[in-house]
Amino acid sequence: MDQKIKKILAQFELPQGEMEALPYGNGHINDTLCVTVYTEKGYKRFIMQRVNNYVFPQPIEVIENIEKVTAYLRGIIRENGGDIERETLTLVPAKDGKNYVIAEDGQLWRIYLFVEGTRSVDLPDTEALFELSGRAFGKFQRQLGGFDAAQLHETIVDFHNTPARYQRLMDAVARNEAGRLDSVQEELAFCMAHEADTHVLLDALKDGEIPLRVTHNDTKLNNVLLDMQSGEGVCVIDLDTVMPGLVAYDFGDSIRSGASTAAEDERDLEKVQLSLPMFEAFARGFLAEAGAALNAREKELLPMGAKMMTLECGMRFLADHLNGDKYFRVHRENHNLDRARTQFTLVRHMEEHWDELMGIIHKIS
Ligand code: ADP
Ligand code: GN1
Ligand code: MG
Repeated sequence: MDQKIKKILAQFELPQGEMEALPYGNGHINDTLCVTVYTEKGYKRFIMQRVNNYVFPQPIEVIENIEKVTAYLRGIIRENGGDIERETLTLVPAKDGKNYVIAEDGQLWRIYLFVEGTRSVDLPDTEALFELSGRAFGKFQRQLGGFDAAQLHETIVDFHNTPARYQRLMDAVARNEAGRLDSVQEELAFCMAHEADTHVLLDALKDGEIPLRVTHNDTKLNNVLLDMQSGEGVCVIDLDTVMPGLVAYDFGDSIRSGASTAAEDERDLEKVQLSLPMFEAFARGFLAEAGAALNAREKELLPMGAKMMTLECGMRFLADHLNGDKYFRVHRENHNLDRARTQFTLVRHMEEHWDELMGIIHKIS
C-alpha cells in the first residue's frame, strides 16, 4: 500500500489487522478508496476519501455539515427503529477525536463505514429500481424537513444558482484558458439561446411562490445505495453539498442522471433520450415520500427542475472543458465536452416532450 495512505490510515480509529486500500466507485469529485481490514474475526470494509479541495475550498466545513446532518438523521432513524449504520453515513473518528485527518500535504481525508449489502448504479436497470431511488431521495427530503438550515455552511457558493453558472460559463469563454473555444460554438449557442430559462426557479423563489428547503443538491443516481437483494434505497450518500436549496434541484438532478437512455458521457448522441416511463417512475417514488409537504407550485416546477439541472450541468461540463478540466475528473480527451453534449441533448428532448412531462406530474399529484 502507498506509504502516504498507510500513514493517514494509521491516524484513524480502525480495527487492528492487515489493510488493503483500492480505488473505488465512479464519483467525479473526491478520491475514493475502499479499505478492507482483515481482523481475526474476518474482515471489515470502509470508504476512505480525500475531499477535493479545489471543489470544496473549506473542507472542514464540509465535515461539520455532515456531522450535523447525519446526527439529525440518526435521531430520526432511531425513532423509527431503523439501522443507524446502514441508513445514513457514519464517519469514523480519528485518534485525536476529530472526524477527519489532515495529511502532510494539507489535504483532508475522512473515513465512513462501508454500507454492506448495497450497490450504487449509474443508470437504473428497471423502472421499479428508479422508482425506489425516487422514494429514497423523497424520503431524504422529508426527513430533513425539520432540520434548521441556519446550521449549515454553504460548502459551494451558488452551487445551483443557474444564472451565476451561466455567467461563469461566459467568463470561461472570455478566458478561453485551454484554447478550445473554436470547437464548442454549437454548444455555446445552445446555452445562449437558453439564458432566459436560467432565471425561472430563482424568480419563483424571489416571488415567494416556492420555499427554500434543506436539500441534497447532488442527487445523481449513484449517490443512493440500493439494497443488493430488494433494490430498495438504503442510504443516501455524498452529503458534501447538503445545503439550503429548492426541491426542484433534487428531483431534477435525479432525472438528469437516471432518466436518460444512455450514459452521461455517451458519444453517440442518437442513443441519448429522456425516458418518459423512467421520468414517471421516479416522480411516483419521489412524490409518494415527499409530495405531501410540497406546495402546488413546487410540484408544477419539477419538470423545470429537471430541465434546469440538466442545462446547468451541461454548462458546468462545458465551462470545465474550456477551463482545461480542473473540476470534474476526466478519463479521456474531450470527456467534459462529451458530457456537456449529452446534457444538451437531454434538454432538447425534455422540451420536445414538455406537455407530457407536465401531464405526468399532474396525474401523480
Ligand atoms: P464523489 O463526490 O466523488 O461522487 P461519493 O461520496 O459519491 O464521491 O463516493 C463515490 C462512490 O463510492 C459512490 O458512488 C458509491 O458507489 C461509493 N460509496 C461512497 N460512500 C459509500 C459507503 N459509505 N458505503 C458504500 N459505498 C460507498
Ligand atoms: C458531481 O460528486 P458526484 O460525482 O456525485 C457533481 C455534481 C454533478 C455531477 C455530474 C460536488 O457529482 O454536481 O451534477 O458530478 N458534484 C459536485 O455527474 O460538483
Ligand atoms: Mg457521488
